[in-house]
Amino acid sequence: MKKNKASALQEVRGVNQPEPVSAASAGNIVALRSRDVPIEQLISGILAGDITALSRAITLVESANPAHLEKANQIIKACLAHARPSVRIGITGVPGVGKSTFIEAFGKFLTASGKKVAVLAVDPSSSLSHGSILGDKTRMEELVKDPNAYIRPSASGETLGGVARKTRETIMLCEAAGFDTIIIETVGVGQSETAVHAMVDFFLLLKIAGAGDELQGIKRGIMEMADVVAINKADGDNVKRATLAKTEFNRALHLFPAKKSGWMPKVLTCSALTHDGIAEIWETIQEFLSATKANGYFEGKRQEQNQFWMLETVNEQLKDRFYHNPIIAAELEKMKEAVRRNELSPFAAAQSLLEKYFKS
Ligand SMILES: Nc1nc2c(ncn2[C@@H]2O[C@H](COP(=O)(O)OP(=O)(O)OP(=O)(O)O)[C@@H](O)[C@H]2O)c(=O)[nH]1
Ligand SMILES: [Mg+2]
Repeated sequence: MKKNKASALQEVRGVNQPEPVSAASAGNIVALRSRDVPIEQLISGILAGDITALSRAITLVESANPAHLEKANQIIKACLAHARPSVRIGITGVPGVGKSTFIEAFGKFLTASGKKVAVLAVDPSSSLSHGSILGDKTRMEELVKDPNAYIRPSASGETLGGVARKTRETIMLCEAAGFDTIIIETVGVGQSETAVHAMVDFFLLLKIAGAGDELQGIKRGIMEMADVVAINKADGDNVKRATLAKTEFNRALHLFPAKKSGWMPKVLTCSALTHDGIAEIWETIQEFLSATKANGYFEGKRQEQNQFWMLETVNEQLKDRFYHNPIIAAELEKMKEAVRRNELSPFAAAQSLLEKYFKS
């Protein structure tokens, strides 16, 4: 049988297809992704605002490998020398209040006015859910595509302290890369808002109206941290209830002791859906910043936060080294058993473990 050369089933030798990506840029990407990018290259990349270099450095910060930690420390040190002015905003609220939708609207508003926005998250559940922001990227569709925005899913970690340290270092890197507005999101259900409060200049609590008694279910501590309470979903039929809730919150906030910042917390309403009230929230943040920069609180708080994070890092790393020490790991199980059987007092057992650790 005669071969049909034109058959679609036969491979016809033709011209080679050009590579979809140029060899030079592919090489660059591979070099940046590889483990051994020279630190100097990462630093200069970050300072030039290169997102790939920034992401690479954040991956080093998040790594559990001590060699990466060492590299990360060198990068952060170099970046600190180039610190630029920024504002760090913490946003919290219970699940479903509209944080992701709000950050999308607020972030777009900021980039439209020339800001460079980085969105990070402290999410204690992230090791299970792989970071809520990742799933959230669908709610931040526009912001994800925005060249002036950078969205990084939360670091995962065994402890909140570990996650918080990584987020704090990520803030530094983002600022060195030219991001002037840093938004840190957290779910308002655990300890994480305290950690976030300790790394931001301004704290925004999102609430919704009409979920029963307006003041129920809010931990007093979170209310006290808030510089602004924004009642979200103030749209459609909900506007009236939101306005009512605003009055109630205002009354409640006045009962709290005055803040060290000298700032009287404000209650506003907004809609992340229609964007009503978003501009007012930014104006209020500006007022807060002028007031706290004028009275020295802004700078003083950042200095205090630096000291706090130094001590937190020491605590975190001591604990980490202790529990990862192979001698301790073996001994710990024995001691737990001995304490359980009442053969040793908890304090004697702890003492013995610590002595073994410091001798090891
Ligand atoms: N009507 C109205 N709906 C909104 C508004 N903001 C958010 N929503 C809706 O509320 C739901 C929850 O919004 P999210 O932005 O996912 O809330 P979240 O706080 O990020 O939730 P978690 O990620 O689970 O903590 C979604 O269906 C949104 O469309 C708003 O301003 N008005
Ligand atoms: Mg969300």
